[in-house]
Amino acid sequence: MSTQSLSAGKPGNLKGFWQQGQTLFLDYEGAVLSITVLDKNMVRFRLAPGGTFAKRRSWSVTSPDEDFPASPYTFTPTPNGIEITTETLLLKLSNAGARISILNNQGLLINEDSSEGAVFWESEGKTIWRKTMPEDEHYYGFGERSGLLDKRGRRYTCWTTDPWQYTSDHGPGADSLYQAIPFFMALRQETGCYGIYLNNTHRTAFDMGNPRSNQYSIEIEGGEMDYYFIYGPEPAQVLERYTFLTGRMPMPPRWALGYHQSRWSYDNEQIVRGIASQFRERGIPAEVIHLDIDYMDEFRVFTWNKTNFPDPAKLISDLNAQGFKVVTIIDPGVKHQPEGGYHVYSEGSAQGYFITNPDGTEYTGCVWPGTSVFADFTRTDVRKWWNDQHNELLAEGVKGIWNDMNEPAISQYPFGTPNNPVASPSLDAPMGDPEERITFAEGKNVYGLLMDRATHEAMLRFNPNERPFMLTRSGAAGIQRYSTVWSGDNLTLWEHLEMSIAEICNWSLSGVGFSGVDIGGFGGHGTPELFARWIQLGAFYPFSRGHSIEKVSQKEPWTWGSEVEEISRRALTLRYRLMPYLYSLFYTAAQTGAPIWQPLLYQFSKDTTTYQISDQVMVGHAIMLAPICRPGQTTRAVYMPEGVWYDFWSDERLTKPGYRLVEAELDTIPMFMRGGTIVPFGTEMQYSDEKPLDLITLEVYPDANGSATGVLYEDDGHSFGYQHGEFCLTRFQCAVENGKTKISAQRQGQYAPAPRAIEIWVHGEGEARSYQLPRDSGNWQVEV
Ligand code: MIG
Repeated sequence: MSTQSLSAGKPGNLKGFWQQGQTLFLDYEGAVLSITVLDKNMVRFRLAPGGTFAKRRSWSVTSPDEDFPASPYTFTPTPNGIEITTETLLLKLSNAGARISILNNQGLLINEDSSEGAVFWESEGKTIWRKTMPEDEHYYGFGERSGLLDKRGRRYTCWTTDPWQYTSDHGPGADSLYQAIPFFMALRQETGCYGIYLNNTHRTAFDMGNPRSNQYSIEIEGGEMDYYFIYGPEPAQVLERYTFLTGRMPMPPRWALGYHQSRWSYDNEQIVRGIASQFRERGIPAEVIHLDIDYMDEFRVFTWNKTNFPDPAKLISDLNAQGFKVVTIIDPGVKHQPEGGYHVYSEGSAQGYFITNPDGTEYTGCVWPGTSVFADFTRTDVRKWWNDQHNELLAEGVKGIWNDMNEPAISQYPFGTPNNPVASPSLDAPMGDPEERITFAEGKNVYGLLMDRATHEAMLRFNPNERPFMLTRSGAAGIQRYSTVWSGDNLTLWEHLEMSIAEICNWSLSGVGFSGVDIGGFGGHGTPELFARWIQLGAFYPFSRGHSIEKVSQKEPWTWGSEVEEISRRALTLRYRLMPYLYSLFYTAAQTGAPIWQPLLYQFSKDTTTYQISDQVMVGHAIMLAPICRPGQTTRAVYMPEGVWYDFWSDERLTKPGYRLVEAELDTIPMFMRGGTIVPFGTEMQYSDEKPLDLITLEVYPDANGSATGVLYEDDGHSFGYQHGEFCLTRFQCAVENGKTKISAQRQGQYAPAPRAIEIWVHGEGEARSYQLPRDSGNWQVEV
């Protein structure tokens, strides 16, 4: 970054250019623009008003440019500027002002900079890039966002924020939430989909809020204007490339896909044991219990309250025997205890690991333990030290770490003080490794991400043969590499139930596939009906966890009366029966970045009706949910995109596209299976590894031609063996040949699942037909 300060300006005339490998440098008066062709569909633009480009940060989540295999491109000076072609794109750069137009190889204009001018800067770092906003273009992603699916018409700031501190809400009007992911996708029927990733961790914003001016803007408050343009044309292709760039979710342990139960807090070991027993006695599937802040000794991180949890290792091993794993919460705030007696403080302070004020004194602010200090996770040595702290918890058998408050959320006075102002280290507070000094202005948005990275690395280090599971509240681009995410403090409101659909879908379109919101809502009591509708949907969340704020009535599934208990049991039983399908979706996500939850537009990107559907969702390629999100309703309109669909409950075959009215009594979530798919179901389980899977049921839903395909991914569920061939991938095919339906399976990989039978159900016009295969021999073919 250049250090001399700049006055307002914009690029002038093009004075010259030079090429260096995949990069072309355009030397405009006042600024150099670099254009790097990373592949035929992905181009990186960087602007250096002072002429000097920033160095890549050691903690950056993006793959360095050198990781991309060289991709052919040509460039030609023309009377109007410079043209660059890749196999699929034509970029035109103007002679003045660095204005960019991007066309595909059919000459279709995909995106161009505003006719009022492309980029200008107001002062050092503060730079704005404007692009045209066609009337029929829609926008998605932007990380963690409340509100409806289509993000056109609003401004989105990227600045990690705990909204609860301001308004006790993260309703549709909230702007910044806990995570800051500066990525979005644009979709138009005519030109398809492109994405823009802004590679800058300062406070940034996308202003899509002024459509009448026909332009949107990308704004940064510091650092370098550095963004990647990613062409599709399919949303899935954009996401595949974006997640190649920022990383993909690794395969989670299978148990993490089970149902998690949490509350602030299960205060002592008797209560925790009671919760576990209730699930088992009542036959409600579940397998993870989360311990919120009260398990700690006066909120000191990496300690236990030994009165309430006298023997954590024993408790955890007893729970394991019942099929439960334990996840513990960790906050970044370390109790300020200069008088001694708390090694995390004394060690960290002695080593100078905590964030300081600009004058070098230790920064303090208030969180749960009272006055606290905050480790500087942008430093390599600090991450290593934080990593060390997990040794004991993990040795005691804790299987997952839940990082909360890592925006970081801080108050000026102790919690509970009325009108307590929000506090924060100064934006000028120094951070980072000695050779890479930055300020909090650059480090805040990645504070949570880098804390999560430290935790993730600790889990890998102390349990090197187990896939880590962790959960985080804050995060940034690339958070999917390290952690599962949830949406923090939602409210127990019907509106928040509905909003969870778009929120998870926009997360999905931001590269984050393993996400969820608190089932039942965090803040508030709620009604049995709301809980019933919530758990029906939440049983399909990629991350499925019930949680609640303190001091409200209990919200476990059995606390709402027998009808809702039965509805919960049925919903979670279905999740567990779908585990083979879900687990296979996670495998695809880990391979390609394809999300688990997908808005309809992800698969039906030519169907403009899907562009704004905020209350339906695809769970993978095969299942469409249309939940009821209003009290007293048992009927709703459902949009059926073109194709064949099957009502999961009645088995009715539906072929008429468009809206239809669907009935759903309180015990039912409207659910439709997509024609052309084969969905593998397992048997009922109380937890994911309760027993070997001795029966697989293949539900075959043929398309209009009678064809269908499906995959089943299996492995041991917890180790890294799958990375060395220890997996079993079965591809199923169904096709009609000479009037006969043939179904076949092809297996690949070295993992041998337990012996089992296969039951096949072929759905169609009339009653489904069934077929039994007494023994699954891997590769087979049957006629049904
Ligand atoms: O100041 O740990 O979003 O899930 O239960 C609140 C207590 C701190 C916020 C989290 C919530 C958690 C709560 N935490």
